[in-house]
Amino acid sequence: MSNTNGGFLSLPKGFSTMAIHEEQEPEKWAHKEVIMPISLTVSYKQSEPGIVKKYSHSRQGNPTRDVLERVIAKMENGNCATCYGSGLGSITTLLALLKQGDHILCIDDVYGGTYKLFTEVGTRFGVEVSFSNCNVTSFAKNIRSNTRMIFVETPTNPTLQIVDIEELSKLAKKHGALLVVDNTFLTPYFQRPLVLGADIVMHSLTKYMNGHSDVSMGALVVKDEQIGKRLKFLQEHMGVVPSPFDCYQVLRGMKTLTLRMDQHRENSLAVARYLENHPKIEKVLHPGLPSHPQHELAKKQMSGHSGMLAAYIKGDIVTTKKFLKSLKCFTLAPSLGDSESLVALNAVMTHSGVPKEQREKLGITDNLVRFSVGIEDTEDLLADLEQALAQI
Ligand code: P1T
Repeated sequence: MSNTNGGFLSLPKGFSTMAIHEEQEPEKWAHKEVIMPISLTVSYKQSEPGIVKKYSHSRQGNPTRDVLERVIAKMENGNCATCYGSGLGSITTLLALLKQGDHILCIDDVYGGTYKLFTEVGTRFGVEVSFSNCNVTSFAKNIRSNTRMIFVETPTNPTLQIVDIEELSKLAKKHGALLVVDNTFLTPYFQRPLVLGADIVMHSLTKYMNGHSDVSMGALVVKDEQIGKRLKFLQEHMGVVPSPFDCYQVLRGMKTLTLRMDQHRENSLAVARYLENHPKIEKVLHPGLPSHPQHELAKKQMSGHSGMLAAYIKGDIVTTKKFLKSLKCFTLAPSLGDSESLVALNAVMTHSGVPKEQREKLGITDNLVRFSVGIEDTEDLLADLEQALAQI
């Protein structure tokens, strides 16, 4: 898939160099350190009361965070990025762009935590929330006169549906709504929503961008300067900032982003193809497979796919749990995007907060297993699946 890239768009040029060097020239630091020093201080000395050179308090600005934000903005083709203490922290900040009486139109297959935040927190502040399936025609039908934000994941968590970002952005613009795209599953290496017309890109940096399962962080990226300024204001005044040490860790993680993503892509395709041909598997969901109902759209707007896929096991919850417990190389845990391969039974884990009826309508059933395929040796992953499927 690497050279022809499986028919996907060509990969962004110079992206690895950007992820490693952008904003991090040794000339910038006091001792010309090759790796940027971490600035841990919370506050900064003033020459006279009220005279601030650049930074005053680290909630307002911090050199390590600033570098991370500028690199992420550049990777996403944006002008301004702001980072937060978690992916959900960044979505909480999005809510603060709205006011009572505004409406969010959200894709129906969305991370369970995002669903809860919108339906159980947003609504308490008088923000209306409703849901649409992944088709732009459905968004058009469900848009209201007070819709101020359209929020989508693409591919979605966990059923890997794809939304046409370019088409949806036209609809959002026509109605004066902001289009937010959660780019967590792909990272800017595989998809750049701002280029396709989105207004805001959201990330759980906790996942692929950091990639090592040891940081919780989120980000919002925009092109528009006014929105960028407002988000900076909210970041400071809502106090949802990440620690400088965590910012350093994400910067470090991003240096290997492209290598990791290439391996995630190869491994997830190998796992998807293996599972698709296995008699104990009912169906596989992976945008890189020609059997995916939106494979052509995926190729149009993505330059590759990550380690995320889902599969329906032939059998009930007991059989599915037995399969999950038999795995040795795949760890049963929520979260995704790590070097380690993870599996989840979303119906009882990441999406247990979504009402059962809605879960089933979306296909998040008791036999749906989500795989976050890591970067281990492909053969070891396939062998693990083989032995676990043999147990059921
Ligand atoms: O975990 P946090 O950094 O707060 O990110 C929230 C979030 C946002 N968007 C997407 C697409 C996500 O998948 C998540 C978090 N998801 C999991 C923890 C999970 O296991 O699906």
